Amino acid sequence: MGNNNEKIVSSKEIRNKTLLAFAIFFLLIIGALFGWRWINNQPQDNGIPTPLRAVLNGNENLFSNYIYSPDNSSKAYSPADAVPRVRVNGDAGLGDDFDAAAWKLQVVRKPGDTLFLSLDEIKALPKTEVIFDFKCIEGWSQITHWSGVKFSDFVNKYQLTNQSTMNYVGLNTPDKKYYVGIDTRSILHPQTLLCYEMNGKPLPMNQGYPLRLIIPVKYGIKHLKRIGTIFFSNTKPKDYWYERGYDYYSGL
Ligand SMILES: Nc1nc2c(c(=O)[nH]1)N[C@H]1C(S)=C(S)[C@@H](COP(=O)(O)O)O[C@H]1N2
Ligand SMILES: [Mo]
Repeated sequence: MGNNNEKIVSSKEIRNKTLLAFAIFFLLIIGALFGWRWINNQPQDNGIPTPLRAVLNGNENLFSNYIYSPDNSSKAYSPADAVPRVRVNGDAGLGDDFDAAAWKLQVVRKPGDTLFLSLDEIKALPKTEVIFDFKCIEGWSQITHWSGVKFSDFVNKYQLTNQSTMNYVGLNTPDKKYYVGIDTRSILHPQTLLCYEMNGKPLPMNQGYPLRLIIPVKYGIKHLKRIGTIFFSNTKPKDYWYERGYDYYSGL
């Protein structure tokens, strides 16, 4: 049997190769450390260094321009799949000084022209249910059951079709302490609701009574609880978690 492919290697050669391998290994580690230091020394853009923000913006561009489709609905479940105890997360903008009796939804049609709507007026529109897997960027998710008015039905009913040709919709809590901006296409998605019920009952206070946003094509951070004002804009409205370093788009 001929071992024609075998080659005698001297221990010196083995030692040299091992040394080379270790040298490359250390150079890569040092490169990574310097790279990380360089990234962190770059100017900040909304809570994170500009190179990291550029990566998030690149993802947003890819997802919003090439991957988003209104037919991409999140999977629908049956009411029996929904958890009875819905987790409560995040209380920014949900202060105790809220006067629920005086609440009206404010819709800014254009600067100086605001529509005020009561909860009954919103409930007069067709009721839509959505049962979906609610995902928080913190890593938990649960199947939850919501009802309300499709944002797209609301836009048609209140003749906001011109406004909704703008790029973004901004939403604030009544005290303006929590706020989100959403690309108009996602807010017009057929699963997006102005939601006033959870598991068939009025929303609890800590889950956004009287009205919250439910937008299954986005992570939890965009599902603003207790809507005070809605407005339309061609530029990105300010966004609470974006300012703290998260992705603006936050799509699923
Ligand atoms: N007003 C307000 N809305 C909010 C938040 C908040 O802090 N304040 N947190 C968001 C986050 S991070 C999540 S995951 C969901 C949680 O909704 P839930 O409390 O009904 O589970 O609400 C979102 N809406
Ligand atoms: Mo979240």
